[in-house]
Amino acid sequence: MHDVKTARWWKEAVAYQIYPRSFMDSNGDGIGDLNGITQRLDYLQWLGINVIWICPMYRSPNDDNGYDISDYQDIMAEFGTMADFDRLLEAVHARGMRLILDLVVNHTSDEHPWFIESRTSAASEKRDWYIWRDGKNGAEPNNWESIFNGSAWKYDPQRAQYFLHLFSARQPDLNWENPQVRGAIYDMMRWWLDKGIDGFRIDAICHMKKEPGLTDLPNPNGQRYVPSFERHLNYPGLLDYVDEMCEQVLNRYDIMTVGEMNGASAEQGEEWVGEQRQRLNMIFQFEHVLLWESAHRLTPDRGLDVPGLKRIFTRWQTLLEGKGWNALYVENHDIPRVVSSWGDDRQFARESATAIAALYFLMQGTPFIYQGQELGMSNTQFASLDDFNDIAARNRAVALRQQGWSEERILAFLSRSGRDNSRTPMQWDDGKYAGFSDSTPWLPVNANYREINVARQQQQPDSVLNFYRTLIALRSRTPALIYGRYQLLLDEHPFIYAYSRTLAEEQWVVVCNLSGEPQIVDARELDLVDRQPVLGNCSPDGEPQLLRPYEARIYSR
Ligand code: TEU
Ligand code: CA
Repeated sequence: MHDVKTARWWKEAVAYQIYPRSFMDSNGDGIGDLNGITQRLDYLQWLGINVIWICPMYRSPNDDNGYDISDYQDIMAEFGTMADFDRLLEAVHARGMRLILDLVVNHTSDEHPWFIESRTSAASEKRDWYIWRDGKNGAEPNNWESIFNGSAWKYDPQRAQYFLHLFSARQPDLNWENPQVRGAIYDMMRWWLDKGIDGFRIDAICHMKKEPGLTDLPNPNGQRYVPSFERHLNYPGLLDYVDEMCEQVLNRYDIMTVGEMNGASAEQGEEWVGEQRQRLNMIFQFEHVLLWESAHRLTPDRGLDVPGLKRIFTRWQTLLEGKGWNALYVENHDIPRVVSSWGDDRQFARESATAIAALYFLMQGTPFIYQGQELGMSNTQFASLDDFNDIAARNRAVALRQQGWSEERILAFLSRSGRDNSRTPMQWDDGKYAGFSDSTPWLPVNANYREINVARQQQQPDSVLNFYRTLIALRSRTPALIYGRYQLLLDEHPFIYAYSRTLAEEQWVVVCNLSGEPQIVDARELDLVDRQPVLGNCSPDGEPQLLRPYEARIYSR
């Protein structure tokens, strides 16, 4: 059982993810920066945050907004200087909070000196630092498709060979088979940890091991390139790299680690985060995100698959009980805003944002909040395909056009699924540019910023923001909500997600209606007759047996 005996600071923490480009601009160039984050730490402290994860702030030509790093030990010029970083770290620590960084080591930028040297010739000292191959019959070495569309290979005239890039052509994959590469990365990691950072979120860790033969995929439909996940997603042997990284670096520090781990099932969760094994503290699993994606990719109007969510979350909760720790999240910078995907951002924006909050936040694990999620920020408006900034969206548009999709259909698809939705500037107040900047932001502010912003929601007792703040405070002071055992209740209900958390004699019950219709709940079955919720997202005069649309209640019993 998880209990106070296996207590760790990172289990008790609430984490907040910052996308620095869109959080706060301190110098009026329309781009968020490190000093902007420092200016807003009081807000995060007021909210009750303990750990801040910042997306990449390293030197980068920004082909993928910082996920293409050209110097791991320097700061992106637009974001500030290393002195600004040091001040930020100190200010975070001075408030009793911690700071974790994004570790992007599946690939670098093509402007990284390692790649520049590697590409010079097949005789270069760093020739094997990336994955180089000769072409085959005048074409790419194999038929793998990049995650960002097109071939996963690019021909380099200087080296007269192809290099592998699972993401954009400006993000060449490092060759993890090479011990020199691994050693250089471990040195860099130690350098940051010795500076005093408190851990890493490890980007795209699931893709680091490639099938050694780099063989073609079956191609029954005669596609030009074939999605290649089965050749590099959680590929056998990946954990050997993780073990070495833990042994050489991570296990030597009291830090928090969370791997971005698409492709792990709940059955495999223990291999990654089992406490006996001392690998990572947590992983961001993808199953709940992919559930929505697969259902909505082709049929946008399908409702939320509540039974599917119950199945996925409950498996992770029960299979890791007493064995390992979950990372809880419903948003990040790669997925659309949850109130627009799982919820209803029109009629029930406040109710659905808070119901989803209650649903995921009080499970067993460390909750992560993505900037703006705590306001119920929603997807944004795109008038044309030119409005997309994200490399993934722009490449996808090209690929879909080649498949014969109309512009309108592509626009509808990307408006619903595109990553720019979650990257619009943080909405601080109702001033010009939402208080994010005094000049035109790099990505337009969502038109709804006058209604949805921090300043306004701080004044409204029943705002999404105040609901999150209350949830955070409740979890932080309640060991049963941190360590307690999870159990699914009302298993068969198609729209109500209910669960309990139990620690010794103490028990909590979370009941959420995840639909826009009222739902009947059997209070006897839940043993809630005559009990008053400790917290709810609707007025307290409701019927005990009837949950209003997206009503969420939290009871102690
Ligand atoms: O995302 C990588 C990521 O989401 C993959 O691991 C996933 O398997 C794939 O997208 C499935 O569709 C990270 C960052 O979060 C993202 O912003 C970057 O663009 C990407 O890595 C490249 O660094
Ligand atoms: Ca700036």
